[in-house]
Amino acid sequence: MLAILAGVTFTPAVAARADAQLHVIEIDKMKFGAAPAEIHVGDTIVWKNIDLVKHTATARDGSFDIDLPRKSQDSMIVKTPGTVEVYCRYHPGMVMTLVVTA
Ligand SMILES: [Cu+2]
Repeated sequence: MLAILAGVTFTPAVAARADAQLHVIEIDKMKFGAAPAEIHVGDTIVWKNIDLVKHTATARDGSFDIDLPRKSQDSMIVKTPGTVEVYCRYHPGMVMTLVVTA
C-alpha cells in the first residue's frame, strides 16, 4: 500500500470521515480500470494515467473534470452520493460508472 501512496498529495477534507478510504483507479490501454466496489462520500479517488496518451476523467453530470497527461495522476475527494458516469473527453468510448454512497 505504501508504494501506491508514494507521490500522492493527500489532502483530507475538513469534514472527512475518520475511516475515509483511498481508491486508485488506473487508466491504461485506452481503458479505465475497475471501479472500486465501495465508495463513500469523503473518500479520495486517485486517477492514475499510466497510458501513453493523455486522458481525462470527466463526470457526465459535470461534478468533476480531471485532466490527466500521459504518465500522470491527480486526486479528488468524493463529495456527493449517487451514481455518476465517467468518460474521457478525448476518447468518448472510454466510460465507467462510479457508485458513491453516503
Ligand atoms: Cu482517453
